[in-house]
Amino acid sequence: MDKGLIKELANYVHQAEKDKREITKITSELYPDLSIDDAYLVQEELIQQKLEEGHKIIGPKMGITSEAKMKQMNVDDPIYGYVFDYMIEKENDSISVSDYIHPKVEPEIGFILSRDLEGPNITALDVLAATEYVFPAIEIIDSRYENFNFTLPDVIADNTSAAGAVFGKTIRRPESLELDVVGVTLSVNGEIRSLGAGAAVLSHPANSVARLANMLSKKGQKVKAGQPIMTGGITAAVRIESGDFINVKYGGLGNVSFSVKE
Ligand code: OOG
Ligand code: MG
Repeated sequence: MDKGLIKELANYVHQAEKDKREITKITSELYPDLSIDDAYLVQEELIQQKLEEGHKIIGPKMGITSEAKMKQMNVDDPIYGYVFDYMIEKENDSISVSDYIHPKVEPEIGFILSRDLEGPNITALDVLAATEYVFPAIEIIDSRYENFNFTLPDVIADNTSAAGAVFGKTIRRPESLELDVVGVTLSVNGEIRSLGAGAAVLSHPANSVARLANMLSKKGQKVKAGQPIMTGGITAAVRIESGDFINVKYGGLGNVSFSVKE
């Protein structure tokens, strides 16, 4: 794909994020032929632009790793993107809906590695052996596309809808839990809106980190020690509005809460 076009498409989604404005997805008119490989080139350009503006990468995120997410978004392959420093929201604090376009939340399990993992052929066992600890997280996704409607290449180019993240403070060694059977409930104003278990994420969240290492190896990159890694929404994402109180409970991994204001 032409370098000029890559820049144009990265600017398109980047500007929408800055303006907090919905845009028509790239594949509907702008560039219907966008392939998955091209979309990652657009994402790389977008990430580069953010770095040049002084933002810092916190860690990678996997997306579309559960059946619930595949069904909800009507796309069916895991993807990766990056969480940046300016996206981090504090636990037990309030977030402003006006900082977002049409935010949704999803419960996730996070990993921190004690050593780098370089694919290909990384397995869940390799991941668990390299894991320092796991932690609970809520991702705030905010697709820049109208009605959260997109194809796989569109959402990859849009840094996989990354917009916010709230990390819980509970940390556990991975062997102290059976992560596949860790249950999760997501409540809004005290009412459970979605629930699931770790196994929803590619049968075990460690498979998501393995998949990430193997995908990154195609670019000559690795999953780095010390960076929080988001393994993908366990349940379908839930739309949030001003006045909401969000609470996610994790079996054996504590809980994460925040409130939503104008
Ligand atoms: C894409 C981002 C998906 C996840 O955890 O599945 C994602 C979206 O649903 O807008 O972060
Ligand atoms: Mg997510």
